[in-house]
Amino acid sequence: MTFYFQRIAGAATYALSRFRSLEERLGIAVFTFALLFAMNQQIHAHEFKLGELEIIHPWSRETPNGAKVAAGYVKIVNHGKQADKLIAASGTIASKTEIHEMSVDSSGVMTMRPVESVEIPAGGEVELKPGSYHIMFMGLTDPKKKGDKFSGSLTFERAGKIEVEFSVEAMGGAHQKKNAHGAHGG
Ligand SMILES: [Cu+2]
Repeated sequence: MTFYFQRIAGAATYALSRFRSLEERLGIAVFTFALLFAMNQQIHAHEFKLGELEIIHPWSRETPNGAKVAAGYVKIVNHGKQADKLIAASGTIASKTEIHEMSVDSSGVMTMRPVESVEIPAGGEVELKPGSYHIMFMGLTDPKKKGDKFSGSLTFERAGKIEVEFSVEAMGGAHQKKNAHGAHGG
């Protein structure tokens, strides 16, 4: 990636030297920053394609020492004309995996339950995220720390199975603002 950054920075410097007016130089500088920013986003938000499905940034939260479970999250966009369903998931960190749904009961208590599937509507998207649907990695065999990656898979009723890579993010990261999963560390 550094290579590309250098190339872009080099090209921008060259372009800047050719344009005289401040407006032109500013325009190029802004464009360059926008481009670098976009590339940086790309690096952090890894993506996978499976048929009409776009699988965006599978990630998992770093777990405290001794934790037995970890939660996995991912955003799925369905560009197709037919609904699909996430029916299974796996990860190399766990011996067993379920799909869970978090919800708040009438007394305001967070509960979670296993679900058979998560529907991804035609032309729509679903985000598995803290406080909502998540992949529950159970019986952790190989806990990971922030910055690590592990491989896993997602299986869809129509589109089939795809191998993905989960990136492990910090316990207190930006994603955790809506965390309501503290009870089991996921
Ligand atoms: Cu759960």
